[in-house]
Amino acid sequence: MFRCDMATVGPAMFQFVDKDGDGSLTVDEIIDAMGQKKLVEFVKGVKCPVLLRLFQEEESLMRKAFKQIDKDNSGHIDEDEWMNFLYGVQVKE
Ligand SMILES: [Ca+2]
Repeated sequence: MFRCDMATVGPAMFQFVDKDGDGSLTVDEIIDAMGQKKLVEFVKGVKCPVLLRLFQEEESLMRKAFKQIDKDNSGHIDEDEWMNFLYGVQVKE
């Protein structure tokens, strides 16, 4: 069975969502990405069910999740926080 390759998929997604390319994600960037067909297709293609679920969440849930991902409360998520979060939810699969 094809396994979700989070080490590759995680950073690729980060870059996709980081629209302005400043190396961090704001909640608006994430919510904006959630509505994009291109991202949904990408997520479906990489076979990481956890990501598909994440990006189909309600906006309000995503805002809550964002606060948990943003460990240092800086208002944006850097790549370390992003990957820690993805590995964390993947373990719970
Ligand atoms: Ca950004």
